[in-house]
Amino acid sequence: MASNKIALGIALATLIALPVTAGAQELTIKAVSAFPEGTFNSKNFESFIQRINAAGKGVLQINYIGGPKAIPSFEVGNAVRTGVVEIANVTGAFYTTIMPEADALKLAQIPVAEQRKNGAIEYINSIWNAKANAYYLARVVDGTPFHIYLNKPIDKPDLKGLKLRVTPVYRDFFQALGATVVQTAPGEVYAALERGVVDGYGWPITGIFDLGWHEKTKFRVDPGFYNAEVSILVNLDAWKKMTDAQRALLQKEALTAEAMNADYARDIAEDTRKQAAAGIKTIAFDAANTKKYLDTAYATGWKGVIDKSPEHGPKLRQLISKK
Ligand code: 173
Repeated sequence: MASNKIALGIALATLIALPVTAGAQELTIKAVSAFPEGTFNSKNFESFIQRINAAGKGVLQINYIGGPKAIPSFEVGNAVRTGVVEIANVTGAFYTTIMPEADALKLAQIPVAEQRKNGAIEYINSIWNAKANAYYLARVVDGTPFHIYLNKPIDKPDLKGLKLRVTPVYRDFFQALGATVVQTAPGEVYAALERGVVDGYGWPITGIFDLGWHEKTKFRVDPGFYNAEVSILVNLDAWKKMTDAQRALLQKEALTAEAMNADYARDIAEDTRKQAAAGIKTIAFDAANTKKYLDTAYATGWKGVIDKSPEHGPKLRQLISKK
């Protein structure tokens, strides 16, 4: 009898004590980036991790596994969805097979701070929760446009006879201009250029120096189009299991990371200057063709999203377009 009572007492004590100790325990989560370590599109995420690890002693630590050598770029979305990693730095174009809506974020014409105010982020988060099992934590690349980089000149928005490296970001647009396209991860662009497999590629204004592409690039087409997007996603099950303190820390540093998007203006100016210094010539069209170029970019971009997601495409368009 007595030993039964003791056993019950121990069981009860354990039950009561467990949540308390669990709550007080430091949690370590695994992180990856869909872009190579140390490169432009990873750097905001990497400094976010450093801040979490500095401020999160006893609360939350992030174990950064690294870039696409750990998990290939196009598999990072799925790794977050299934919980293989708890947190990741990734662009929507890399997980359109999970949810076509992911690629819509490149079409945003208002900065993420405004998207937080007008309800866009709340709407985006609800789609990401339901379709990618992900919590949409922060947009860590915002305000840097994409460009076409070429090794053969063009004099109007016509890419007939050219083979370009794409991701879903550029596919519909480049094809509408007559290009043949081939999809590769960022890590394969240099080899494709070196072997002459492609005549050019899509990429933001920033970052072509990270992997040496400037050595294999002759022209950049201006102006830029869209708004390069890279975001931090958290596996939704992991997010729900966290304590309030852990979630609050992530949210605080997420907002700090988003505030740092303003610094990209300097990177844009710097990379534009460096491209010219590296001998990359710019190609620009007359006013009518420039308008046609940008109109085609947005028309094909939204058509792609809305065709694949009639449910969320129109509402996303309304929320993230310029009024
Ligand atoms: O790989 C890409 O060209 C791409 O889709 C992308 C998206 C956001 C930032 C940088 C590249």
